[in-house]
Amino acid sequence: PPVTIIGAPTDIGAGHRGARLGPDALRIAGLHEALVGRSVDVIDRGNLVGPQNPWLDAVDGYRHLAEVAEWNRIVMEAVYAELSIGRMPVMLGGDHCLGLGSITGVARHCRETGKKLRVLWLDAHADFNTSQVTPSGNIHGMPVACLCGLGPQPLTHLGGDAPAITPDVVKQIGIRSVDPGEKQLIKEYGLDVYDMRYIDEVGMRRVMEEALEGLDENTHLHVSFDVDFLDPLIAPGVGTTVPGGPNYREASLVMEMIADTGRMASLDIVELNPVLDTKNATGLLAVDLVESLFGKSTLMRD
Ligand code: DIR
Ligand code: MN
Ligand code: MN
Ligand code: MN
Repeated sequence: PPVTIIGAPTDIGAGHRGARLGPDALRIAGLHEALVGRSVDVIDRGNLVGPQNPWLDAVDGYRHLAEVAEWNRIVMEAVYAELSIGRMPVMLGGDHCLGLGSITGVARHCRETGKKLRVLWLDAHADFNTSQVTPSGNIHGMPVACLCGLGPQPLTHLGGDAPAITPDVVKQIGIRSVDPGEKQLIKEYGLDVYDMRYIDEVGMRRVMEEALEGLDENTHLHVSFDVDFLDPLIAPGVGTTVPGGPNYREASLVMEMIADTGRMASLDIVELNPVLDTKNATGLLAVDLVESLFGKSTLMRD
């Protein structure tokens, strides 16, 4: 389908400032041109506008809850509107709290069109914290929990009813940093987590086969790509680096196997922080991987 780029320039849910510059760093890295190069029909609607980041301490376990809710409402409406006119939203964050709004909009579209939803959550972190167990109060560590109905009312009920999704639709890949309380909740909710140890043991190919199992022509595949999924040696431009992530070849395979399914219908690219990057190398790498998501192969297959 045709693609719509939507910028969401905020770091409202993050622990470092700078992810607000992510959308323009991805544009400057050539995202639009790369998609055109893949023969994708693409329009860029520019950046959404939302509340400023007041940069305050946590209150009752949340930093900037009201502003996070407002940004996510704006993102949800924008993503939902593109799906409604038959376009594929590519939401450029911004920090990963925006995955909540994006996926809530996607879930609403799926409910209305009778589609099955599958979410691939590519991340170093599980983003399944709550106000009780968060070590930081940063809401970018909470969107998956909120989507599953675990969190404050303004975030869990963004789309009206809660929960927006059930835990079984989410497949998390690349996880290597989980907080102690978060770990308990993940077990309780039965989330499918393909962590780095599992990737090391069975290999990325089998991990992706399992994560993509059971997709059919009625499945809407959403990819939520937190750039800190990647090993920091190749992707330093993020706020919360964690060593030991997927390398270039593994990440390319992930993207190519997603492309092979032909089912990707919406995408988030989040947590790119150009302030922490070196000459936009991480932005350029993200764009390279997006080309793979849209069918470019690192081998001579096309
Ligand atoms: C940590 C970091 N688990 C937190 N989370 C990040 O503050 O909740 N998520 N960086 O992407
Ligand atoms: Mn559709
Ligand atoms: Mn994340
Ligand atoms: Mn992360």
